[in-house]
Amino acid sequence: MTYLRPIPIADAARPSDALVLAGGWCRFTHVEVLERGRAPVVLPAAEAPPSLLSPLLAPRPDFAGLTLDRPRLMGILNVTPDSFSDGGLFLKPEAAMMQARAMAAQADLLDVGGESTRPGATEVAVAEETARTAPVIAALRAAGIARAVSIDTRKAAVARAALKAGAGIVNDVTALQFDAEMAGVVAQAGVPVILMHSIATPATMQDAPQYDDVLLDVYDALAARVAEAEAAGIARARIAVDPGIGFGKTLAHNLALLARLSLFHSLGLPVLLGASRKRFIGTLTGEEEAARRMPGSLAVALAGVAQGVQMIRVHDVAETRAALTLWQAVTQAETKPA
Ligand code: HH2
Repeated sequence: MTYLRPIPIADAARPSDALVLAGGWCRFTHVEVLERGRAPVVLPAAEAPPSLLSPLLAPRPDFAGLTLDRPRLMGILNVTPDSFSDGGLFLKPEAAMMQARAMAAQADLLDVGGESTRPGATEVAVAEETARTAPVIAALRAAGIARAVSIDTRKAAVARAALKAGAGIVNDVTALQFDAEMAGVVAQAGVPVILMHSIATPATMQDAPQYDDVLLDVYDALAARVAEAEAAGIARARIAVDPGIGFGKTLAHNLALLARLSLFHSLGLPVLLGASRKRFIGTLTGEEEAARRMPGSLAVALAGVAQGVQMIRVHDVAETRAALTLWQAVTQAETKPA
């Protein structure tokens, strides 16, 4: 099998006939052709097979009412006692609402989660996870905070309650694999879904994960999950994909995925990146404390946006928004002399 990765150009002096990636802000003139067991080959995009090129060119439809012609920020609201970077901070409803209000000013959507999926985490009972998330979502909607709210869960019953409370997107870190009923809940509700790649469960996922070729293995696994979702009645126009940074991946795996993230546009779907404050950032910077990994998180977020990733999931919303604003200003500035 042949895989096509667009090579994004972020320079204002790019050739005028450069192609537009997925209707977004990135342009490309060349692609990298990837095949298992072979060294990558760089080709002019015009020489690539049209059937492989067309998913890269098709503009993405709106996702949960958001146009994807500019990068979108998803603010993380963990209503948990034990999330890896902010556990316990927003467990009380008043604290959760304050944090939501603070993020909503700069975020395009909010992701509410009631179960930590950090490496080594144990499962939370459905009743407890629902009690943490549904009332917060209802309060967010009642107060008119956030344009779009996603529920970050692997469990159908938790998703059902969240959707009833006013969530409009399901974000499943197991890509509908943990709970056999999840696909049906999403299909029936007709809501958008984020399919994230992971292997095993949080309890065991970091026990020596192995791949033949992490980039192509994750790509194939996501393609298979998308096909399953469609077979279950979920419209392709309502699916986004996420390579699942840190979920069953070593440092080398994470870096291999981040270096060639633009490959995932070949699936023809919006791509989401969640790298905020994760362990690999601490490993590379020497910052043990997750809450102090914001600078590294900003760098990874911008690297993702430079590869055309449409949605970025972050803890530090205001800081990421500021970084994005500046990145856009300097990469999309007019080249005409003043
Ligand atoms: N990462 C986490 C949780 N949900 N969802 C998507 N789509 N992508 C991600 O990368 C992702 C996710 C883990 O981060 P966090 O929610 O901050 O921590 P915890 O699981 O400990 O609550």
